[in-house]
Amino acid sequence: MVAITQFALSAIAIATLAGAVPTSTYNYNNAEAEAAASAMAAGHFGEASAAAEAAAKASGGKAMAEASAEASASSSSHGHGHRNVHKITAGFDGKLIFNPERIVADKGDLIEVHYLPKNHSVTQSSFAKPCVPLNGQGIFSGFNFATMQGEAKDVFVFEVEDTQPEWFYCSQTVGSHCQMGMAFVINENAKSGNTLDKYKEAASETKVSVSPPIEPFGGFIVPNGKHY
Ligand SMILES: *[C@@H]1O[C@H](CO)[C@@H](O)[C@H](O)[C@H]1NC(C)=O
Ligand SMILES: [Cu+2]
Repeated sequence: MVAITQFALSAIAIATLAGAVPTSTYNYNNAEAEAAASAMAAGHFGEASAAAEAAAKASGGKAMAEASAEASASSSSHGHGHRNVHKITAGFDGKLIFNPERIVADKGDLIEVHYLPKNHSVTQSSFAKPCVPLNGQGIFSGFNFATMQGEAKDVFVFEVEDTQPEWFYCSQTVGSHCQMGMAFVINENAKSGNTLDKYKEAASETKVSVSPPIEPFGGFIVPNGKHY
């Protein structure tokens, strides 16, 4: 089992409008909010990113728009924004691995990816097609976390949308990370035969990993250490 920490999620979501690249202009002027997040395209955070988008539109096309998003998209039964956050590390121990690489999560839980050297992504695939992104769906962290030493300054956070197995890989082609076994699974169902070991085996036989052709989606880029 993975260590689980509980956080209250109360975020200022910063919407990234068409083509705008997240910059360091995070603004923490909402006293209630402890975290800033860059709201990516696909509304994984439900109300949070909807609110962010609405605010972005309301702001009349400003590149970065702020939304105070009480992410009570936090769905969970208690309704106070508490949900499990599972932390995983990309590039753990200087190796081409995620750690942990088997995560058991509930619907609505958050996955918080920490990045160690050198330059990794988290990209969702199907079981059947390792190292290839889902067709316009799922999540992609982008390569926004390159670091030569120590942890990257940001983490990538995304929500677990259901309890079915979900497959992820690092799409870095330099060094063939996915082919080398850089992958993880949420809610592996070993009985089904679709195991992480088999995913990695199939991954090792692919030629070259694919990254989605667009900016990150399906999650938030959040400064590491921000309490949210
Ligand atoms: C990280 O890797 C990606 C994909 O290979 C590449 O496009 C990007 O330039 C790299 N970033 C750094 C800082 O090396
Ligand atoms: Cu990698």
